[in-house]
Amino acid sequence: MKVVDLRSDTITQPTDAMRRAMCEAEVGDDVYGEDPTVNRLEEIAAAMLGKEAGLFTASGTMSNLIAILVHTRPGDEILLGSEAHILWYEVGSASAVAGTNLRIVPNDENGSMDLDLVQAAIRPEDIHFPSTTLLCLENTHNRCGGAVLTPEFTTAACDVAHRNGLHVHLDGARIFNAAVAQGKPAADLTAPVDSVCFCLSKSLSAPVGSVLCGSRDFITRARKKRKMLGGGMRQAGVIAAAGQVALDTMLDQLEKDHANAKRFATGLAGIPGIACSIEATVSNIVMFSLPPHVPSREFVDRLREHGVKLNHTSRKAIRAVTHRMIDAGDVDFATDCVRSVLNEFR
Ligand code: TLP
Repeated sequence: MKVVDLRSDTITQPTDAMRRAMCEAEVGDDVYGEDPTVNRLEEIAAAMLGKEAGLFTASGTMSNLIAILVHTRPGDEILLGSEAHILWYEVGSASAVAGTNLRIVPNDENGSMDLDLVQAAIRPEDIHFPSTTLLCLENTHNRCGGAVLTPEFTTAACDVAHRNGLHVHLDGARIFNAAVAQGKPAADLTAPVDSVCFCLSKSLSAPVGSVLCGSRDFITRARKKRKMLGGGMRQAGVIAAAGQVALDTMLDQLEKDHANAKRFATGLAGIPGIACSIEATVSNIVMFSLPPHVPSREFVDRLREHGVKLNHTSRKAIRAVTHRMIDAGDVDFATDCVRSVLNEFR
């Protein structure tokens, strides 16, 4: 049976070139800083994001947590968007592990925030208050349907934060999607932030890993936090090698993923009863909702029986993510399946 898996770009498998590079990787003990493949990956990643240094970590979740641990102290307050991945999907680590208080600012549909609300949420000095020390942004924005933050918004947000003594961390799990969607170098999107991480294991198709980037001093401190979390990975060059191939070879195909997402959104928008914004589909994530009488969980289960895998993100919303292993024919197959499964609910 044909299976089209649009649950996430995390399901992408390593390419043949990645598997070869993993086999042949020159390695050493990375806790001693002696893995040449990891070191090279960290240098390349930092250069691509316009930062002084990089740190290879196990996952996006670990990178975000390390950034929070470096930028804050227990009891500090972090400002973040109401739809932030850190808030929804990282098991509360910012509170449970870093001991920070989370203060939520509503996300606009395009992943940005009203900067007047950000400013208003920053606590003044008061003996009763926690200190607000960090603002977190996300680009592309997962729960906002892969929306992209413009360099102008990021700069303006950083201005507000920096003026008030906060640092800014950017969860750029899909920063290269954001760059391709705007036709700009990734470094243009990350210039004003103090730290940024991106994932190798999503649209870039590597099997494992994320790189956290920032100033040399930030990364020195981040390296120690990574060790504290048990993330010192020894001969990690075996997986970092795939990450290097990902950065070398996978950026060019992101445009195809975005075109397929647009194609899917266009097909879905043409199905009576489905709400899907074609204009809002700007990267590799497609969000759509069903008619009120159709429960999204049951719809997703039924769709799976037809060979199409999607994720529901709320009682109403469903998410699809295009990636390297999806072509236009798969998208059309998925569109047809959505149409016929919806008919089963009439
Ligand atoms: N997102 C995953 C799930 O956790 C929802 C996905 O399938 O999209 N930041 C952002 C914006 C992310 O989308 C993700 C993963 C992460 C961080 C965490 O990365 P990992 O999975 O490597 O810990």
